Amino acid sequence: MKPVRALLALGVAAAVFGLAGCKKEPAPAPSANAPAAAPAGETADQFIARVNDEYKKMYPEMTAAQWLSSTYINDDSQLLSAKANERYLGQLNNWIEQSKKFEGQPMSPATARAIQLLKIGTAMPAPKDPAKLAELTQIATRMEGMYGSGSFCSGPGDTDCRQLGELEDVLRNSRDYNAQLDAWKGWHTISKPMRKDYTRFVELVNEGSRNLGYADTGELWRSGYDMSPAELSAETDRLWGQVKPLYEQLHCYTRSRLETKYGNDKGQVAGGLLPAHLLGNMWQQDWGNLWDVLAPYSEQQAGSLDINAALARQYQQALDAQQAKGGGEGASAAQQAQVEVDASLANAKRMTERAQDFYVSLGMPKLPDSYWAKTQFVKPRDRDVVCHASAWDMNMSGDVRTKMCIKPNEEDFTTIYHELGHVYYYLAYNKQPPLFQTGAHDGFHEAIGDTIVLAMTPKYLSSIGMVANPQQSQEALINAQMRMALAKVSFLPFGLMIDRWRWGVFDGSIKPDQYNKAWWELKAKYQGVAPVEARGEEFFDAGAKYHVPGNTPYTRYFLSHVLQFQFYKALCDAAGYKGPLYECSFYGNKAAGAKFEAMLSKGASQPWQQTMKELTGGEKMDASAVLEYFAPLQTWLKQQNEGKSCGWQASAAGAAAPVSPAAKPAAKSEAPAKPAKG
Ligand code: X8Z
Ligand code: ZN
Repeated sequence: MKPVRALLALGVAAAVFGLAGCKKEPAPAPSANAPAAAPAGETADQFIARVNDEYKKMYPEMTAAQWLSSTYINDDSQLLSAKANERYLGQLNNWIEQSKKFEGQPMSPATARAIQLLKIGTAMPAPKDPAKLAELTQIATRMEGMYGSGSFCSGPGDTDCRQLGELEDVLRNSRDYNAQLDAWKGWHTISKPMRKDYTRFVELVNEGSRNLGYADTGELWRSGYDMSPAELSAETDRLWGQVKPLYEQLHCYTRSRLETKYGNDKGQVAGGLLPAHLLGNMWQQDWGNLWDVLAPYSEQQAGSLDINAALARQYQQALDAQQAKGGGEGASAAQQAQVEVDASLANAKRMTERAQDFYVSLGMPKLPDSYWAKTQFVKPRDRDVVCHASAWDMNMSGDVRTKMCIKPNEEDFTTIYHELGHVYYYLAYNKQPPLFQTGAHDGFHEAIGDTIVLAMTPKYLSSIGMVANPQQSQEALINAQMRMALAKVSFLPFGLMIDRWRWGVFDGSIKPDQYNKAWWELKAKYQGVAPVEARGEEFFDAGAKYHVPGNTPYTRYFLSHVLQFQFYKALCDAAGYKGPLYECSFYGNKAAGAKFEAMLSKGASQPWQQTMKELTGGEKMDASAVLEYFAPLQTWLKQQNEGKSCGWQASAAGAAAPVSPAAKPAAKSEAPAKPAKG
């Protein structure tokens, strides 16, 4: 999801600035369709009804400008997008200011909740000064544009230019140590120029947050969970504590496989950390692409779970069909390129139809025609776009879209299911008042599609022709578990560390001259990964991850990776499923679908604990379902790691050098993983 785009989808996204608090300063011009002043004698309930109405009216203009600047990056679209954002933020500020007069007055619980959402909903609160507001929206738009159009040029005369997608392909497909290093380093050059902008961005949003009564922007972000910021922070620690032993086992296993593959010196970094460029993913957040290195059992032993092969076949079919129409021998280069785009588009739509089918099987509606007409499925040939996947609610009335650059691989296939989770959430809560049209909390929004991904069992995949009939064996089970763990377990510490970094940046404990140092310390501490070459302050490696220049809070994804297992278990129960959790799929089950839909339709109209209770019976986030799901794998990993020295020494990360043979065996972890045995 793209919360800033989907405004309230992120609470009340974009940015607020408490303007009218300072009467000396001129207010920005109110938008044409929304009065700046509150009518005299208005009650709190009437106020919220008016805000809901005005908000819904101005919303499409804002999303349209942002859609354009994300799907057609250039100076003009960026100017319009920044301006639209500025107008919206000015108006949001007016509303917050107007809401102050109702403080302490009687009002319905729903109105009190809506006012609270209005105050805390923004991820990018702006200062009061209109000049600073304009500066902030320009910086935000520019940083996102830099990320979207980021390109690394190398070769003679730097003429061989590659964008993120191509560089990711190298990490996905090549196992050549240096080719991967080159791609990884290449992408991390694009964020160097963002450092100055980001530093200023932090100053500006912090000023905005303080105007709203928060100590800093991190505290504001932590305030959207129907509990205190301190409680939320403690919750994330608690949940991480539950899953950390599982991650450490996976880390240990992965390290020994990498050592086998690349040698003792290159398969790890001093202190037992994993080399950042060797995990098949630019940010080491999902290790699924390393299947060839990490698969527990061969296809002969366990059967194949290779969705990529099936997707590649489907793409080839699409290509053959397009070739028959207009490519082939006599075609010009331009015609041939068009044939390939058409084939990609046809294939991407087919993948999306497949994902839609899962939701429809649960009793949810088909996506509207406008979705198919207006969605960006593939990367256009003629212009820069922000490829990072997102889902959009353009008007709160059914104009829903996704924006992706779909390729025929497993990662993108499951990301489509993820994005449609956002879309079905939008459609389900469109009946709510606009201020409640957002997730129960933002982790819920991220967990919907991923709950479906957990139900993509080998049996389901075989039923849709993506893999052969699954085997019933211990080897097949472990392979299936590993496939899921490489996506889900590897993600957990990453999901945590991004905002550990940003919370520190916002509260000033991480200073601009230590941005990179702190980034890699946190990567080492939580993920146990490190770069193989020093990354000084001339780099700004955080900016090479979309959500930093895009200013999307990230704790939501960590929470989602816990919640999705709770939701999955609840839907399996609703479907009457009785076997082991990891084998459950509720595909086609209308009872599970109805329960899901009921939850989605609540939006943010009540505290998330209540929504959670209605679905799962409990009111707490809890990782025991994660552990229940992965119990067979955890047992297997412990056996594999027996006798090995697991864990890592985070403080060694600063050295950023491949381990020297003398440094082996690996040093003990500072917070050591339990010895593999016992
Ligand atoms: O950003 C996303 C989605 C859009 S909300 C594609 N995700 C995170 C990421 O890619 O970093 C999904 C999982 C984590
Ligand atoms: Zn998402």
